[in-house]
Formats: sequence, C-alpha cells, structure tokens
Amino acid sequence: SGLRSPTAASASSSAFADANAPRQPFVIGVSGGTASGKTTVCDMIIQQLHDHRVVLVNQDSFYRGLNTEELKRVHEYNFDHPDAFDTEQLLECVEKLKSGQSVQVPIYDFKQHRRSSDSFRQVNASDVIILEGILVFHDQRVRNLMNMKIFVDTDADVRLARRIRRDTVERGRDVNSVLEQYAKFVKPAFDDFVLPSKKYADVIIPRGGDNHVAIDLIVQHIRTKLGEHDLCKIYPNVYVIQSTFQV
Ligand code: UZR
Ligand code: MG
Repeated sequence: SGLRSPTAASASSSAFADANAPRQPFVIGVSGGTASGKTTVCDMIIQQLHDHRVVLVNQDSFYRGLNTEELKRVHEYNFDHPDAFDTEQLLECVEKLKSGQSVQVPIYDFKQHRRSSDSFRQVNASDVIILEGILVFHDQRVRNLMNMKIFVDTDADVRLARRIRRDTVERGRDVNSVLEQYAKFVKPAFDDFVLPSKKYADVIIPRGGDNHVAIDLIVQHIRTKLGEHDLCKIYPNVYVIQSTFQV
C-alpha cells in the first residue's frame, strides 16, 4: 500500500519531513543597493501577511560598533564593505530563529556609529523571517538559510537622491558628506559586492516599493508555501502518500 508512517516516508523527502515536527520558518532574503526600497518592500510584504507571524531582521543591526580610533577617522571608514558587519553573529541569529528559538538583536545607532551597550531587541519565533540588507547575499552560509531571495533593483540616480534625503533627514548628515561618502565607498562597494550578489536572487524586483504587481506575486508565493505546511499539519496522510510517489 502507499501508506507509510510519516517518519519512514520522510526519510528521503526533506520537504515533507516528519509532519508532526514543528515546521521551520520560511526565510526570505531581501537585498539591493542602498536606498533601493528594500525596507519598503519588506514593509509591504509584512502588511500583506498580517495574518501570519512575520519578523524583520535588518543586517544594519549587525554593524560592528566603531572603536575610538575608527570614530576619529570616521570619514575613512567603509560601511559598505562586508567586513563592516558581524556576519558570524548574524548567522547565529538567523540559525536560531530558523530553529524556532527567540534571539536578541543588537541595536545600532547610525548617528554615533555605535551599538547600544545595554539594550537589545527581542525577536521571537515566527512563521516568516525576513532578512534585509545591502549584503545579505554575500555570505554563502547566510544565503543557504534562505528559502527565497529577492533583489530590489532600482536605478542608481533614484537611489542616490533618496539616500541624500534620508541621510540628511534621518541620520544627521550634511549633503556634502553624503556625496563624498557615496563616491568614495558606497558606489565602489555596490559595484564590487552588491551587484555581483544579484546573481543569487530568485526574484528581481524593478522599481522597488512602487512595484505592486511584483509584491503581490511574492506574497502569493509565500502564502502557497505556508499553506503547504498548514495542510501538512492538518492532514498529515495527504503528504505521506504524496511523498511516497516522490521517493
Ligand atoms: P541601507 N551606513 C552609514 O551611513 N553609517 C553607519 O554608521 C552605518 C552604515 C550606511 C552604509 C550603507 N554606508 O551604505 C547604508 N555608508 O548605511 C546601508 N556609507 O543602509 O541598506 O538602508 O541603504
Ligand atoms: Mg532600509
């Protein structure tokens, strides 16, 4: 007969692994150049998935705090280089969330270039984890934790315009320093590290948060994926039979 115990059936079919085991969260990576609309895309996805538990983890939170020497020469510090982030800590954090544990995410201050020494943000287990940042596709180990990778593709002039507005209004900079930093670090690092990581994306969204069609499609896909797991939970046998065909 086609019926087998869930454990036997799942031996070679990881997607339908033990139906009684707690399901793993669906991890989405959202990358793209600075001020491309990553956060907006994430917010729109979260809004549309209001009936699920979704958490957003920003790579920015894992910026290493600058020491006194680095702070003195902050204009020479490259915030757009992969080494500016504590990737080991980010990795550990996402691994924990994926296994259903809650984590403490650091709080980074863009004005002081420092981490808060005494406070963290508690992030709890959830159905969907969104990992957002300019370089979230850079490290292979982090990439491997993702079930879906989205690259937000917005023209460089649009991004620079937004970046100027955001850094002067929200991050306490003056226009000259923003432009200088852009030419010296942001643009070269985009060309060297961010753009080459676009090839890992499953989906590329042109025009960022303005692209409602793309966001609808992505949300539909996530819902389908979450729905599969729900079905698996409610009617374990349906998948036991299916997975024997797959073997
Ligand atoms: P998004 N960044 C700062 O400007 N200051 C900091 O203390 C830390 C980071 C910038 C960083 C990068 N670079 O371009 C941007 N610079 O934050 C990434 N220069 O943020 O993904 O929201 O654009
Ligand atoms: Mg952002």
